[in-house]
Amino acid sequence: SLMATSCSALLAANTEAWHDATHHPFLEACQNGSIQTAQFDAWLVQDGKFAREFARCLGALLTKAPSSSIDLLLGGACALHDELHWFASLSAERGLPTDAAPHPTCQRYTQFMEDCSKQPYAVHAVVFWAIERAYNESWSKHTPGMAEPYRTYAQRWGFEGFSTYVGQLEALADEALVAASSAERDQAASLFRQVCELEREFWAMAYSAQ
Ligand code: HMH
Repeated sequence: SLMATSCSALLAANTEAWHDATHHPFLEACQNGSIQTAQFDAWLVQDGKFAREFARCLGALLTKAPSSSIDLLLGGACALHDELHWFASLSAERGLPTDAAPHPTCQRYTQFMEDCSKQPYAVHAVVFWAIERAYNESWSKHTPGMAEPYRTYAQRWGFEGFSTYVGQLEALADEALVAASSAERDQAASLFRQVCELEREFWAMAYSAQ
């Protein structure tokens, strides 16, 4: 069945798609230092835009989530707020444009998040977890041996505190799946695979924006 019964079952049923979402030549190039400044910056500008839109996805999740999870999600909002400021100072430091057009891939991901925000809670919770998990896993897996300046960035997204948060989001999504209808579980599985695809495409922007 395509149904999602838990987050770990989704990972197990989609190993190849998940692998491709979390391993990419871009990440390897950051790790081995061969990434070009313009390539990294092209990606960074788009990720800054993504993070801003991701805040809306979090806001919409907060409107549906059980009150016991509000503390956790507001913690995520604080971290995201911090990240937006970090993106702004990093962009200024690197002399990056603040008004760059969103890349079609970034636009697609933004639209996907907007659509997902209209989904029932369980579906939304799974997608939200998957987006954070993909990012945390991608960077933490590629941090070993990574040289500066990329090491600092990788550590920001790969650090243990973020992994803990991702684990808490997984527990929340799993809890929601238990109470979900089979149609919602199907939908969660389908959107999970779309997250995998969008994450893979997002890394590739470093090259297509050249
Ligand atoms: C593409 N996925 C992408 N960017 C991010 N910043 C995250 C996930 C996590 O916030």
